[in-house]
Amino acid sequence: MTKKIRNLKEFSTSNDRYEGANLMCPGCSHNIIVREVLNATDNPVLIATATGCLEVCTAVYPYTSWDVSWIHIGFENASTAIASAQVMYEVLKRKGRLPESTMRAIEEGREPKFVAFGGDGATYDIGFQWLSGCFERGHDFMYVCLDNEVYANTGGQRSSSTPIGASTTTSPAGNVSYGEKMMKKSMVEIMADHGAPYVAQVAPNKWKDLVKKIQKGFETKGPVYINAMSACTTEWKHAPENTIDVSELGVESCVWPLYEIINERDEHGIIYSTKLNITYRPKNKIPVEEYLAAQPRFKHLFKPENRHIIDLWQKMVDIRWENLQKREEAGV
Ligand SMILES: Cc1ncc(C[n+]2csc(CCOP(=O)(O)OP(=O)(O)O)c2C)c(N)n1
Ligand code: SF4
Repeated sequence: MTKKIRNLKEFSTSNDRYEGANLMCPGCSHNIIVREVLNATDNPVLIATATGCLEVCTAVYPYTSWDVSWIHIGFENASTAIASAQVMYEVLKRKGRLPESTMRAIEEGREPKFVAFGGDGATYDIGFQWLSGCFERGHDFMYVCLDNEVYANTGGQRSSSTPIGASTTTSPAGNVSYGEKMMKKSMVEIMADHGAPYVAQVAPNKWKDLVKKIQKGFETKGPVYINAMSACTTEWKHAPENTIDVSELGVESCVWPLYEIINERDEHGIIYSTKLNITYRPKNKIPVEEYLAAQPRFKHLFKPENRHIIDLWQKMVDIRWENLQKREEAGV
């Protein structure tokens, strides 16, 4: 049963399964995204969270911010933990051994949903092998990457999601360096190439688009991957009150395009068809420079000797945006 959502006020207060008063930094997008995901459904939700800011700041024993079944697991394997819980659920259902409350929810059309949250360090790098395995085997769960483009919880080291030019503690900008040297890994496409039936990129500021995709993901059988832009006040170094504005600049410049990929895959893993939809098209695509200028992690790029990196950024974003449009047009 898909939850009906009328407006933002109703949406933001429609469900209270995640306590906002926790130890996350003020303005942290992780908090916003988790609330949006949980509020997208009235079904029971079971969650596994990889080590990282979200886990460390929301479960300081004996306190918890979670009013749902919640598993903390190693940094690398939130995916396997939640996939295993889902398999266990199927077995118990088949054997008629589920608790009465769960049976009631199922009868009311509210089948439990299984979700894993991980940062980009947990997802793009250290947990990738587990995630890839779960997707290859076709487990029925949703994986949400809270992509703040850095290992925030351990002091801001670069990850394979850190974009070119960002200053991080392991790719610091200074006299001899303009910061990170590599472009970001194409995680959305990589996960889609696993043949996942539904893969999407979202941003917390475009909440209606986000909720629609989460609801679509919850209705999908099989592995679902959601890549969520998660502006990090501490490591992107913008003011807490600017989180949503920074996210908006990311979307309006097409640095963070909003799109989805739908695959038809059979039980042998053969992908019969792939369809890419762009779900938000900026009316006036703004220069990437405006996005970069809003975040002090890129401030050194505005020195004359580093301006060429801003040009490179713009070139990369334009090429990707054009490719997405070509793929959408071609229906592949
Ligand atoms: C196997 C393993 N390696 C390293 C660590 C240390 N560690 C804990 S949290 C963390 C960073 C998490 O970064 P990310 O997944 O991007 O999440 P964020 O904190 O940015 O939300 C690291 C390196 C660990 N717990 N386990
Ligand atoms: S360091 Fe970044 S990701 Fe971690 S709690 Fe603070 S704002 Fe959120």
